[in-house]
Amino acid sequence: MPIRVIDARPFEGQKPGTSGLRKKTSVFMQPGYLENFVQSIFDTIGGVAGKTLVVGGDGRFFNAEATQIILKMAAANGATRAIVGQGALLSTPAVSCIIRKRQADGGLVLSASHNPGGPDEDFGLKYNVSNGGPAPEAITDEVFRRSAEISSYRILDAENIDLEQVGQTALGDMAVEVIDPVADYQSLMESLFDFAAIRELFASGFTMRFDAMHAVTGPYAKAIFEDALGAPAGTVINAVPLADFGGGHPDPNPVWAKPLYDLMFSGDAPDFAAASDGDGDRNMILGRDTYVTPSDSLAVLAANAHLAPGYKAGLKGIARSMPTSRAADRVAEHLGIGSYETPTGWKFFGNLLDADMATICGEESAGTSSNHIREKDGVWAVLLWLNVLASRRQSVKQILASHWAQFGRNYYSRHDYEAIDAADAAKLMSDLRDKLRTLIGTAIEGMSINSADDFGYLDPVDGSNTESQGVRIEFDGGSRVVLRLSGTGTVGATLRVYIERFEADPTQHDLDPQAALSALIAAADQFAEIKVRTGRTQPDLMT
Ligand code: VG1
Ligand code: CO
Repeated sequence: MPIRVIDARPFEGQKPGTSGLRKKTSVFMQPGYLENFVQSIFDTIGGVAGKTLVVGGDGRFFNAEATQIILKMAAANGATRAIVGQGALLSTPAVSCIIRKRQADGGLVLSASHNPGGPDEDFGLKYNVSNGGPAPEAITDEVFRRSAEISSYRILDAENIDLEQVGQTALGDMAVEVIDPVADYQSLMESLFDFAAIRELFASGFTMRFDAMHAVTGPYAKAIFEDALGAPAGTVINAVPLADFGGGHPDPNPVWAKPLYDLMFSGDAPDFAAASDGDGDRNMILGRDTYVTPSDSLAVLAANAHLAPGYKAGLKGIARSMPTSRAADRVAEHLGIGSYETPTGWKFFGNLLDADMATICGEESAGTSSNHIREKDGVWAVLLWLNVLASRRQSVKQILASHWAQFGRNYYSRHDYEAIDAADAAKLMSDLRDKLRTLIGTAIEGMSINSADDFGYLDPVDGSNTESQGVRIEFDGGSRVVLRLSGTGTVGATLRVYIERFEADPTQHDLDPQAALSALIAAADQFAEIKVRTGRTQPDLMT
């Protein structure tokens, strides 16, 4: 089959953000746009000749077409083998699992994760390296540089191949293996958790609802929760991946998964509920009458992980992204193990996991995972919760209350101001950075500011430095407010304000979080002038 070398002209702005390149679908569908970016990745990693790549995505609009283009480009660039999920589907954690298990050289994940999908919504592509994790910044920076000077790309002139049938096929000289997207991942989960105990839990009448949000986790959740663990049919809802996710945002939080959230606070609530995002790496955990914040979930899972067979030897360390609440640090201290604070984005956990310094990692944005792969993993988090519930035989509410009684409660909330003017957002942040020094020692809302800085991260493993990862304002007593701009949006800018207050007194553990944090929220608005500068009277989203 002929290989075509197509002349290319660089597109502006092919700069990967927190997690890959995300743009409007129409931008990605422009002739040559995807192709330029893929060729820039291949060029950056020294070509793909002789290599094995894993390819798959979350099923959103343009997923199948983009997969065919990537496969033809991989073949034209000399790749030996491509491993593709049936129907071009693979969750992000499954890609990470398969890269590691089959010793592939890397993987391409077609997803814009929690962003909505469809012709007028978002598309994305991320590259994962041979440890199964997101490409580190040194690579993504180089991909961007390369995209600005690209002059041609290579693609095989061939018909699309059938990705609906599991089995071996070929594209030119490249072998293509179409695999069951679930099997490898499921067997990894079976090696980590006590499936027999969880089966018994379901057999004893324990009820659960899992909302796959019309995204990629549906097939995984059905196979694992219903078929393998015996949860009744119908436990998993919205289980068929749709190109537009049913018109919603596949973002598992109290706003975008509101029906599930409301169910758990109603008389019909099952014992346990969970949801996952577009590409299956995020999770939301709910109990009857209980919402578990992602930060608390990380802390509870770390404190109880030893109850699952895969973690019975204990943890080496716990890592969290900087804006994530410090609840997990208290667990690490109690266990006498290391705790690490990294910039936002899973790529920063890779070195800590590879070096066996951290076993469990998490982000406030509903990402939790461990050293079993190098991505966050929604179904894994749900299974670990189920394993803990099967072992402790208490409700989610009881487990959370006893966790707070032991460790204290870190009240926590994130306020997002979405699609604000990018220049206004940048100015808000730069003006705030400029006055950080003058804030130290002053008092706002009756609380005095202890420290104020812009977070920079020195990777303890490879010594790389990452600057300007978010402004931190810390008050007496350990309360804090963090502000940063999102790196995953596609329209304007999103300002994220993270608010945290520690409360040791168990009689004060049942407050409404927004009320418990109200003084800090008011303080943030004063020093960052959020309302005045964004023109918004309230956040678009509070998680
Ligand atoms: C957000 C989250 C971050 C997460 C990233 C990718 O990034 O805050 O914690 O790692 O999304 O998650 P940002 O830059 O918008 O704050 V996923 O599941 O959307 O790939
Ligand atoms: Co995701």
